[in-house]
Order: sequence, then C-alpha cells, then structure tokens
Amino acid sequence: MISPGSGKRGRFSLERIPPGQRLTTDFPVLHLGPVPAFRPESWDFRVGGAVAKPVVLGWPELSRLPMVTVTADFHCVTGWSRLDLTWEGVAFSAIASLAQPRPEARSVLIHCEYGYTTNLPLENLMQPDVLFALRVEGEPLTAEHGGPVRLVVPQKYAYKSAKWVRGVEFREAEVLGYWEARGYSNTADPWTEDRYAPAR
Ligand SMILES: Nc1nc2c(c(=O)[nH]1)N[C@H]1C(S)=C(S)[C@@H](COP(=O)(O)O)O[C@H]1N2
Ligand SMILES: [Mo]
Repeated sequence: MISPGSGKRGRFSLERIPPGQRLTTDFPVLHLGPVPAFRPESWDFRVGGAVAKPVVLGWPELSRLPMVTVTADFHCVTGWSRLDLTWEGVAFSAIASLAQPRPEARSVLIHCEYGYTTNLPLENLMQPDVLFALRVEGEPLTAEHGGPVRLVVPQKYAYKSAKWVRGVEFREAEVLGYWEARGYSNTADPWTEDRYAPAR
C-alpha cells in the first residue's frame, strides 16, 4: 500500500527505505534521559511567541480538539526505518490556526520535557502529514514513545519528531534545537542522507 506522507520515494521508484537505512519491523525506543511522568492536572501545552493569540491548553482541552489520522514511515538518523505507523492527533496546522502566527513567524522551536528542543521552518510544519500525535497504532501513546503528546514530522529524520511536547514557539529568527546544535542536520532529509550539519 502506498500511503501519503511516506517520503519522496515514488518519484522515480517505489523504494520505501531511504539510502543508508535498514528496515525494522518492531518499534524501537530511542531518546535521551529519563521518561517523564505525565500528571494531567498540572500538564499544559503552551503556544506562543510571534502569534496574535497565545494559547495555553490543558490536557482535557488538547485531547478534545479535532483529530486527524496519518500513516507514514519513520526514519531514525542512526539507521533504522519503520514503515507504516498510523498516528492520530491534532494537525500542526490546527494549532497554528488557534494561535494565528504573525506574518514574521518563519521558524518554530518545539519545547519538550527536560529541555529537549527541535526547530523547523513553519512551512515544513504546515504540511498535512505533520501532527501532534496522541495515539499510535490505535492505542494511546505510551510514555516511552512520547506520551501524552509528541510531534510527528514524517518527511524528516526522527529527531525532529519530538516526544513529550509542552510548548510551540513561533519565531522570526531560527534557533537550533538540541541535535541541530550538536552536529546533526538542520534540514534532516532522509532521502538525500542529509544526516549531519556541514563542517564549520
Ligand atoms: N523529547 C525527546 N524527543 C525525541 C528524542 C529525545 O531524545 N527526546 N529522540 C528523538 C529520536 S533521535 C528518535 S529516533 C525518536 C524515537 O522515537 P521512538 O522512541 O518513539 O521510536 O524520538 C525523537 N524524539
Ligand atoms: Mo533518532
């Protein structure tokens, strides 16, 4: 089955696995540091920066927003690819509509528990396959896979698919995220093996 949002494969071939990647059929867990505990009473999701309407959503509010379903492949920069994960959650574009980014907002910094961050151009995040996922494969996201809420950006290496998201900061000027500031590519395109930042 060819699902939307599975990459640039298909332009010249039906190859599903990007160059230099190997297929895995399980769902590895990979992250830095401990798995945060989720306390729904004190948890919030803050959307701000260069926006007309900053918003703070509690867990009941976020989990009642309209949901979308995206089936997409997942490529970790360390070399594994998992095909056809079905995610459900709130489209990035729906969060942007609530907050109304100002015209100068070009970049977004995603803030997570324990200080993990990732950055993306707003244009990339507005793609229809980008979502804040609450569920995967028909079940609520487990804490180890980023529950209660993670970003999913299928067209980029998975360090951009930040787990345990708590904040979305719209910005005029780009700030590099955790791995982007430590030698990994800012653009992170699996189809061109865009793994590392150019040497400086
Ligand atoms: N908050 C946070 N999100 C993160 C990471 C992390 O260390 N912290 N690691 C990233 C990396 S490198 C990968 S490959 C994916 C792994 O997601 P998974 O554990 O659900 O497979 O999470 C990404 N999101
Ligand atoms: Mo990764």
